[in-house]
Amino acid sequence: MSRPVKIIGAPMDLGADRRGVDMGPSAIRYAGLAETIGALPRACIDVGDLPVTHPEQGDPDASPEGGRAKYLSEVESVCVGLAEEVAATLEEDAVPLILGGDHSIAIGSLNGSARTGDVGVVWFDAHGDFNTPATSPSGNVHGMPLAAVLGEGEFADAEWARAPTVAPENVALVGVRSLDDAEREALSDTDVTVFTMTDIDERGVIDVTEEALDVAGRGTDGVHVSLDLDWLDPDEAPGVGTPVRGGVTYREAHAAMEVVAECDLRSLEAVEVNPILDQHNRTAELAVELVASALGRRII
Ligand code: B3U
Ligand code: MN
Ligand code: MN
Repeated sequence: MSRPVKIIGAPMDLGADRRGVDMGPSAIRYAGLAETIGALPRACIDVGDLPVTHPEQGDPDASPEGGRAKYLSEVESVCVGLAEEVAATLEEDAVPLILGGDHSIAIGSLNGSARTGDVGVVWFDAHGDFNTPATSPSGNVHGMPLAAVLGEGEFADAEWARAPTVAPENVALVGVRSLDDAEREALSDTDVTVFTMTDIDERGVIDVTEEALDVAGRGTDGVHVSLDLDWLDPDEAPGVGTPVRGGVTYREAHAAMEVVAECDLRSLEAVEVNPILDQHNRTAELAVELVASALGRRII
């Protein structure tokens, strides 16, 4: 049987403007996550949720010098705890499956995953998540996690955020269709590979995903897959905080996850599900289905 899966909930909404993503882990569990994984068949353990500060208890204005990153110290505490849990899970030879929460939790997931090896990253997202406190137009940390992990700008000296065993040459963004100007420039100055929706239109999602996994897998000890549900078109995934038209379809998303199932998958996360904005838990159900495909579910 394949490696067991350990579900770790990170119900944090401090990195996003709109409340509600903190309920993402509950909604995804309610949609039958553990049962679906258990039927693959794969052993599945749910360790519950990490403790998270509520916005009312934190300080949105305590930003680093020269920029804005709301609740950054609270995001740090959650990510430090998450990194511990992810690293411990890998030591047990299980696959960490992290449930967001907003995408800033990826700083913790990746720091845990990259603690004991070189890790490649495939980041399925409408956005680049490559802002820094200095470039961010919103000050929301969920627009910064990839830059944080790669030590960009103010994150260069942030030991909790920067993951030195993640090399930009092994990072691929897939499905991007919304970048801020400074973010676009910063991305073009790095060795991160960016596949936009145009690439998917021209080459097809399978080809693009295969190349992204190749980028992430080359010379690394495994791949972390970060799935932001806003990667899909909002018609499919209405329950996300920052929807952007023109995303992948239901079928394209499954096809991509079936390609993911063939890779050396080290850790996986599904983020940005916002049940308040959702329609009958549709986006959470979609998250469960896509995770199942990524973990090897097939029709026959
Ligand atoms: N780039 C914008 C919007 C955004 C990024 N990630 C999400 N939204 N989910 C920002 O605020 O950095
Ligand atoms: Mn994102
Ligand atoms: Mn996004």
